[in-house]
Amino acid sequence: TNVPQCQNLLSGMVLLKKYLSHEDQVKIVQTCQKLGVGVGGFYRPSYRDGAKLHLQMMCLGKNWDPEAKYVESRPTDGAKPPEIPEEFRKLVKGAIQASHDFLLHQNKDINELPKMSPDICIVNFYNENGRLGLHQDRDESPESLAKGLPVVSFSVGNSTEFLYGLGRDVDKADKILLESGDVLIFGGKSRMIFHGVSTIQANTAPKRLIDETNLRPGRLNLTFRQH
Ligand code: AKG
Repeated sequence: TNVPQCQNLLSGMVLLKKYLSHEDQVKIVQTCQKLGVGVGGFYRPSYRDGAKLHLQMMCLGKNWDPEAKYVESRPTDGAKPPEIPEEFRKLVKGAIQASHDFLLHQNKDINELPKMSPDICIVNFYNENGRLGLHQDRDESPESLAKGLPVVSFSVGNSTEFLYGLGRDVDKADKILLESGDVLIFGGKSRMIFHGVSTIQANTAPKRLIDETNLRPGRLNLTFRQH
């Protein structure tokens, strides 16, 4: 596999450094740019009290938002989400396979990280002031959560510090750097970890990616899940 550097951070949690090729990243940005301006495209979600998240969001496959959770159509405008593109599914499948190859190589049990077939992708775009507080992803179905079906996360654009931990205490959280092309997978025993994005690092996106896509300053993150 084309995995130069991997880390098994916790049971069921694998980081594939620079897994996505430059061409994959260009395709991801271009596809999100195209879908992002269409029906069900990027918007700024908010909570009931009016507080806005510090990011822009778009859902593919199914609709999820921080207040309504999983609902057929987006409460703000009734939009139905676009389908998850086939190329994205292939990349997710390949990333899970690469994680298993890596775990096998380390003499670990691949069952620590179950396979999944995504039916929702949440696309977040963070500008250089973007962030996301520590939280758990717990709105998927009880079966999906009980099986520990993983969240597969693609990072493209600017680097960020990603926090994760077993509790909600930010001071106790571990930190890793997520750079453009990195894939992070957390399932199995790590499915319910608290995680978040603290700071988006200015001017850290690959120049070639910006030149070829005109991606604005910021970070694109795609999280695939099986509801
Ligand atoms: C989520 O969508 O639940 C996230 O935590 C996204 C994290 C990230 O942007 O890396």
